[in-house]
Amino acid sequence: MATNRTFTMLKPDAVEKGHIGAILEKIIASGFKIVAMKLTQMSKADAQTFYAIHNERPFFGELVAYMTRGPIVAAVLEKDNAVEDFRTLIGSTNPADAAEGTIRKLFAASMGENAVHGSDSDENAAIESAFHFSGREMF
Ligand code: IDP
Ligand code: MG
Repeated sequence: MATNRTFTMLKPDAVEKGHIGAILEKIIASGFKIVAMKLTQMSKADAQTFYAIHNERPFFGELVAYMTRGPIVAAVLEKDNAVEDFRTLIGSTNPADAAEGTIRKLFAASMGENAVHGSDSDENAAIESAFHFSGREMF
């Protein structure tokens, strides 16, 4: 996958609160092009695999329960410097520390329920995109 792409999820809290439209508007207004997108729900096994890097952390069970409790919007986004620029747009993991105007500052409730995912490297963007989308679903 090209390195000008990143992967995102609008997490169950954001979907439950009706924030899909507002968050997508902000993403598009920030110069990202949507090259894949779907409403889907992760199984427990999906979430355990997706977040395997965190499986020793004390919050792992909570994270899996949260990420599987309802539908998410999964998407692949394209922009120059996509991974870094998207992490800037979403803000810090803990919304209390997130900069003004960031998606997490605007829409996240807490460190655990923080509205949106953004890949942390080009390598993980490719892995995470392939986890959710086949080649035919990415444009
Ligand atoms: P990131 O999403 O900003 O990359 P990570 O450290 O990779 O943050 O953590 C993945 C996800 O795990 C976070 O987005 C959040 O939903 C959850 N998480 C991280 N730290 C905590 C915590 O201390 N308590 C509860 N949930 C957490
Ligand atoms: Mg992370």
